[in-house]
Amino acid sequence: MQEDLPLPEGFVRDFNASRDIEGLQDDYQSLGRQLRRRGIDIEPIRRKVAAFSVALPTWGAGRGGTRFAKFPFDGAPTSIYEKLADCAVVQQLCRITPRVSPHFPWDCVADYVALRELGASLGLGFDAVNSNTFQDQPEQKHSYSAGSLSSAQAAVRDQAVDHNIECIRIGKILGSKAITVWVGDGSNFPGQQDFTRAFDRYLESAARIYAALPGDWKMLLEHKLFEPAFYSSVLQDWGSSILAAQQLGEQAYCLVDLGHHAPTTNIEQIVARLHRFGKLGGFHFNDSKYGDDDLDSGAINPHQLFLVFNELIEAESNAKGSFAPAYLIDQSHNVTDPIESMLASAEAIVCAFAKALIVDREALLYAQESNDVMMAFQSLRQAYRTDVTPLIAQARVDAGGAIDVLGAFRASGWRKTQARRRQRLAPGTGIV
Ligand SMILES: [Mn+2]
Repeated sequence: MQEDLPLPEGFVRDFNASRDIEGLQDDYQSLGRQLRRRGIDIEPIRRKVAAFSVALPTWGAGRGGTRFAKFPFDGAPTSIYEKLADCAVVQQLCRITPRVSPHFPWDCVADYVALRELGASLGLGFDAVNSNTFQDQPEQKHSYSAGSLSSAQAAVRDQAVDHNIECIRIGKILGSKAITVWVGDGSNFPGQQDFTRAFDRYLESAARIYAALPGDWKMLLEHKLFEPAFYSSVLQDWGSSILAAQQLGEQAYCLVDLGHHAPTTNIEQIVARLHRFGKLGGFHFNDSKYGDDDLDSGAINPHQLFLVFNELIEAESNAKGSFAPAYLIDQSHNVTDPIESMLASAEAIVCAFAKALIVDREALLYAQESNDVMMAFQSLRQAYRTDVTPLIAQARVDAGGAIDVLGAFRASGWRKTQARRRQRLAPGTGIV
């Protein structure tokens, strides 16, 4: 496939040449010396960082909003094709986001073979497909206002199941290997819904989707405590999620979204528990202060992100089979340029990953097993306070990415070019 990348060939190289590459190499070597004094070799860590990737959500390329408003911006992508181009810009600059996760029907097109080829020409593959039965579409026969997979009406359940099977069909063309199913089903009033019957109907419908899975696919069940249902949700927590995944079969897994829990929930422990029973299938990265705020990863609580990765590394190191959870950025970019948020978030995520990699696991295990509380804690703290940014930047530059992703994006003028192009296509309409 001929590559047709959005930023001109040589742009990143020229940008890097205008920055202090030698300073970066000095910082990288200094970090290497610092880690060597702790008995850690930086090279294997750099190789793992170079192999790390996280998928981008197609919906994250557009401007998000709240219940109150959505503020459009000049040069915003207006179609899946333009969203792919924006995601390709992110990948060109940071080199750890080589896949996008599409959402249907938001990303529906007439020709999915052409969409897959366009992705490939932009250097992008397709990650898990996401179904949507939490809102009604104009041409839809039955409403999801009273639930979808768990609806009391068989015709509504059939429609929701058919939509998920259609998502699998599209995903097969795109080269996806997983479907993520999140439903907003639940109730707003006590007594509105029988908890058991609603969950049974969800399980029945989910089993029909599961039956349509290709043999090499995963079905990822995403739970969420509340919203849009504010009294009870059908798949409200990891407990219901693992029960469902265990009942569905070995291709069904639980997906953990950082924002989908009660405040103060120990999310890193959920990672460990799901892994212990072989059901950790994926992770959605974002951050939050109050609820499912969908803020940028690591913006509010970078320590939690580190602790989550600490468990993911631990899980990988004692995995029975292959350990390949689907990692996706799942955020709503309400007040920033989405490309800048995705660049900064990918960096925050890979930083947390790198810090977790330099935890001295032997020292940690020894301290844990000998009840040395302070030294166990310090094993984590020492890794967390290490500045790994030279390592991240070096791995990125080695892979052809920018030494400073935000600086490069701003220097590229990409957003202004897109705004001008759209003005030419739709003159006089202002923001399009
Ligand atoms: Mn999510």
